[in-house]
Amino acid sequence: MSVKIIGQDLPNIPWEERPAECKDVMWRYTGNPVIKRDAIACANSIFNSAVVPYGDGFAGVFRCDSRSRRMQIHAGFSKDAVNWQINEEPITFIDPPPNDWQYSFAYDPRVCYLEDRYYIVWCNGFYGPTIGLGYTFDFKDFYQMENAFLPHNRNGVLFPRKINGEYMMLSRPSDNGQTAFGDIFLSSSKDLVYWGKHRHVFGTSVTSGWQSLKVGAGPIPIETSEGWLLFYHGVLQSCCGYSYSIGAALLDLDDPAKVIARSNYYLLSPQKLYECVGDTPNVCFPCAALTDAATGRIAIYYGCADTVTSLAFCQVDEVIAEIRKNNLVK
Ligand code: BMA
Repeated sequence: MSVKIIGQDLPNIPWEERPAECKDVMWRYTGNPVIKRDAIACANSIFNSAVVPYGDGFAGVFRCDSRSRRMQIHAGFSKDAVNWQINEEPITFIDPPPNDWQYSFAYDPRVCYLEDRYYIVWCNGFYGPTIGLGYTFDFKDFYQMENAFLPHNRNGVLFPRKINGEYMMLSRPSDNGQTAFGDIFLSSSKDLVYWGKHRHVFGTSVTSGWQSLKVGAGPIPIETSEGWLLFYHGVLQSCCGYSYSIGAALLDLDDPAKVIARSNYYLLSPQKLYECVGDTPNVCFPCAALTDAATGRIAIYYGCADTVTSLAFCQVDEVIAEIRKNNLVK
């Protein structure tokens, strides 16, 4: 394996070999969806969720839309990262900033282990969607920090370490509705409170139709010997609405605003029934990745049709070879 993941070994990463008949760079788990819409009693749907290694197993933050269709986030735990016990009660944060979401909404969480704790970044209801930020040490007590940005913004994704002495976050400025536009931007901070030095990373593509309407960062970027590997979603507008697919980009290690390579072809698009049919049809929306540095294995967690959560697999060297070969960056 020529490309190395710079990170921990994870011998218990969930994994299935690529089926013999499959030629794709990314393939689905045969037990999908791993989290059903009614895995907890109060849920209408459980999707767009984030998981990390925790203790001798795994923990996560799950988007659970309730049966009143309120968007909330819940903590959960697993021994094998496939079978999850999700708390019936949503997360409530200690010390929320004044004026905040506790009476509004929270969705599309990402979880990032950084320095000594697990940071949660989510789409936070604060006079419209913006980027909420908090942390936990144990997935029991959650502390809220100041929102990173003004509304409207979505898809906040932290980098797992400082770069040139500063914390970095990707996000996608948006509107208050279904946002028919969206590019990925990078912002820096010395203290995780004040964010600035905003840089454009990449936007949509006219020639690569699956990402012609908007793009947004997915899981926490994965550090590799060739750059930051960022899985992201791209959106196509068809006559029947939006369609969300998964692609990947390779960003410069020292300056992640520089794009080295980027998928021309999607890696995974809505094709299975559980991706095509649900509360919002035709959505594959990645929010987390587990990685094993020893083998280069990557397991992606993605929301399906805004209803359930699934798993897909790939190998780091194959993903990077694919995006370098069919590269949108000239
Ligand atoms: C986005 C977000 C996601 C959702 C997607 C598809 O704008 O709201 O939570 O999965 O649309 O509906």
